[in-house]
Amino acid sequence: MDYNNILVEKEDHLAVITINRPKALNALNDDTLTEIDKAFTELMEDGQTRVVIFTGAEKAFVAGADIKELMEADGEKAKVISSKGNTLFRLIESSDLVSIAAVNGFALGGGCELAMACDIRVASEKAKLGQPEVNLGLIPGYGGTQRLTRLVGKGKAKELIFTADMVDAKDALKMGLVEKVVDPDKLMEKAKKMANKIIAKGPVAVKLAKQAINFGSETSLPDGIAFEIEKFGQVCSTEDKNEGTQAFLEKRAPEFKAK
Ligand code: DAK
Repeated sequence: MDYNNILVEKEDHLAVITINRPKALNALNDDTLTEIDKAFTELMEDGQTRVVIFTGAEKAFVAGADIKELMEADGEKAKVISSKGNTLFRLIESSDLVSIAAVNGFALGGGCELAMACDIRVASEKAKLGQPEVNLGLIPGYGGTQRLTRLVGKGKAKELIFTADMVDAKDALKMGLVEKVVDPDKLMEKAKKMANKIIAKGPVAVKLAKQAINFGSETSLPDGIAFEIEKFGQVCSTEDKNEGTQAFLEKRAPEFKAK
C-alpha cells in the first residue's frame, strides 16, 4: 500500500511507521492521521507484526497537529479532527501491538501526544519535547493533559503545559517522559534492538502484561491486582508458558509459538 504522508516498512514481526512530511516538520494533518490509522489497523490485522516503531523523517519526530489546518477548521471540522486523533492514539495505546516511539527530533503538541500514546519512548540526544499549545491559545487536544500527568506527575505536567517550555532529551529522561536517550546516529538501531528483544519473548505474555499495566494505570490498585490475577491464570494456560518453563529447566532457548 502506498501512502503520501507516511512510510511503512515491515521486517518479520517488526514494523516501522515513519511520519514523512518533512516540509511541515511532520505535522499531523487530517490525511496523515487517516494514513497512520489505516497502516496501524493493517498491522494489527496481519497476524505477524508484534512491535511497531513510530519515527519521523529528517529533523522532526512530529511538530504537532497541523497548525494551518487547525486554523482553517470550523467547529464541525475541528470536532472531526479531534475525535479522529484521540481515537487513533487510544487505538495505538490499547492495541495488542507494542509501540515504541523513536523520537528523532521535535515532538511537540500532537507529536508529544503520539509519543506518549506509545508504550515506550526512546529519544535521540537531539530530541526536544513539549506541549506548546498555550502559545496558540489552545490546550493539548490529543490526550496531553492526561498522559503527560500520568507520566511525569501533576506539578511537572502543569509546568510544561502552562509555560509551553520544550525540554531536551536529558531532562525528558530525568522526569520520566522518555525511557532512554541515545546517540542520534544509533536511534533506529537501538529502537530496533529493543523491539527485537521484546519480539523474542513470549508473545501472549507480553500482550497480557501490556493489558494489565494499562488497566492498572487507569484503575484502583485492588482492581488492578484482581485483573493481574485473571491475566496470570490466562497466561498459565498457554502452550508458550509450558515451553518457556520447560526450556529454562532444559537450559535451552524457548521456541514460543504465540499460543
Ligand atoms: N503545523 C504546520 N506546519 C508546521 C508546524 C505545525 N505544527 N510546525 C512547523 N511547521 C512548518 C513551518 O510553518 C515551516 O513551514 P514553511 O514556513 O517552511 O512553509 C516548516 O514547518 C519549518 O518550520 P520552522 O521554519 O518553524 O522550523 P524551525 O526549525 O525554525 O522551528 C519549531 C522548529 C518546531 C520550533 C517551530 O516550527 C515550531 O514552533 N512549530 C510549531 C510547534 C507547535 O506549536 N506545535 C504544537 C502544535 S498545536 C485539538 C487537537 C490537537 C491539538 C489541539 C487541539 N483538538 C481537536 C481540539 C494539538 C495541537 C497542536 O499540536
